[in-house]
Amino acid sequence: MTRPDIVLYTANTMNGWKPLIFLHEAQIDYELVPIDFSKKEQKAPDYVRLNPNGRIPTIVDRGANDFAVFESGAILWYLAEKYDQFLSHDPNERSETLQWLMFQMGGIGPMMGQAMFFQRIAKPNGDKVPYAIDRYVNESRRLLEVLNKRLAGRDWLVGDAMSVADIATYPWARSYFWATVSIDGLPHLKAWFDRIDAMPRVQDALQLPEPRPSAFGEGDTDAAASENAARFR
Ligand SMILES: N[C@@H](CCC(=O)N[C@@H](CS)C(=O)NCC(=O)O)C(=O)O
Repeated sequence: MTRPDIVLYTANTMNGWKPLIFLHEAQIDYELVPIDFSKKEQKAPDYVRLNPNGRIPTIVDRGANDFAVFESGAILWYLAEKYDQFLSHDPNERSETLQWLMFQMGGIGPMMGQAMFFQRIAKPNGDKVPYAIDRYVNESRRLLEVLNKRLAGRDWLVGDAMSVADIATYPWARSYFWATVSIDGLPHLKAWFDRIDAMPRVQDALQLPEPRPSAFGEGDTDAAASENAARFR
């Protein structure tokens, strides 16, 4: 049996799911190395040599002299170029894909991440900061409105096929309930969620490295919230 080129170090988080979604949807063989935050494996010296930021995800490409890539957006771009998938050949569409990928990496991810942090980690651990919660929830809602407008009359963020921009954005935007950001009145965004929710290989990827469905769907928020607070205490 040949060893797969790509070794993926990841965990079941919004950023961690992005390369999993790519690899599963493209049906590419890879080796999965789960990173356990409770053991601080993401801060271990051997790992930080691959990812100077000490966070997940990271890939190593054995097919390219063990070249390491960190930052989830850069990982998606690397995989897109290596496997010629989820990235148009048209120069303008490539630029648009990069624009929406940047919009996710610089906007949706950080803002929704902070909305989640202040409600799901800080608050249950005794640090309630309403100003920060309002600021990040409102900014997240504004960014979801931008996505909704973009998706009016189109199925995908760029062109007429799923791209790495959709792959990067979906795990974050789809976790709106975990950030308590309303998607009322955003029908195009909702239709895009439905489209990707219906893709079985994407949904398989969201069960790895271990299932953590609480960020998706509208399950028992209180139970999921206290479990999560304990995890990050
Ligand atoms: N901009 C980075 C962010 C990575 C990141 O924040 N990863 C989180 C999980 S979503 C992490 O590793 N957290 C563990 C820690 O901060 O120690 C990327 O997109 O790859």
